[in-house]
Amino acid sequence: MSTHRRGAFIVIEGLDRAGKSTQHARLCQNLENQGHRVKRMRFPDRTTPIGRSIDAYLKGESQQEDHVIHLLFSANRWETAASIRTAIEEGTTVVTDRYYCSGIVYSAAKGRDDLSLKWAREPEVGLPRPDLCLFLDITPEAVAKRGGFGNEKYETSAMQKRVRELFYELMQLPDGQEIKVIDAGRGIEDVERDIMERVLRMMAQTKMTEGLES
Ligand code: T5A
Ligand code: NA
Repeated sequence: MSTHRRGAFIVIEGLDRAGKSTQHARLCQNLENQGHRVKRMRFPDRTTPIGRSIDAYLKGESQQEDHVIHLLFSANRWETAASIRTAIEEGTTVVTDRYYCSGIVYSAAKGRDDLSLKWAREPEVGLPRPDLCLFLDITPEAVAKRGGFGNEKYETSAMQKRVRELFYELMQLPDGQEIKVIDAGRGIEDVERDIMERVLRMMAQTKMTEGLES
């Protein structure tokens, strides 16, 4: 019986403007250069009908009740769940730009009594779990120096401050076990090197085989 090596599932997380998309692109390229097959994904995926509703909400073109937008963000992940599982089983490494940690933390950061971290995690239960979640950490002050926030819904310093606190809270819970903090306040190449080291270490340590061992 031959062993079948499955793909890894890696998530890049962080605050708005922390450099997630920059590092996502570099990590995918670096893995491909090493011979890995890579599936690139991002959340929200603004291209689906649900994603277009989310896009309009983030741009302030439409309103949504807080629980409703939370469930739409989650549904936008569930739309892709089967394709993530298939890719991993086929040996492709899946790398996403944001995932359910953002989903849980950003909604809980609104500070409503009826939208706690505990409530916010429920719709995410059952989604494919990442092998590694890299949290690109940067202070709100350092982010502001990067050209400032754009005009989207959550891009205010009060919101970002609360989001950062909640990411650290999540890391203490069972849901946050695979989160590793990356100092994203350094130069692009330094962050890139750190991320690649973490990914290679995870790949070496994780049992990436499926089914019976030979
Ligand atoms: N959201 C998301 C939820 O509420 N629930 C959910 O379930 C999900 C999935 C949209 C919003 O939706 C929320 C979270 C968000 O508020 P998004 O589309 O991912 O999420 O938007 P942003 O996170 O805001 O993405 P940005 O594109 O603004 O930020 P990135 O990707 O972190 O940053 P990046 O790589 O584009 O870089 C930003 C700038 O900084 C420079 C880049 O060149 C660029 O100009 N830069 C650096 N400069 C100096 N040093 C470095 N090391 C740098 N790295 C990048
Ligand atoms: Na981005």
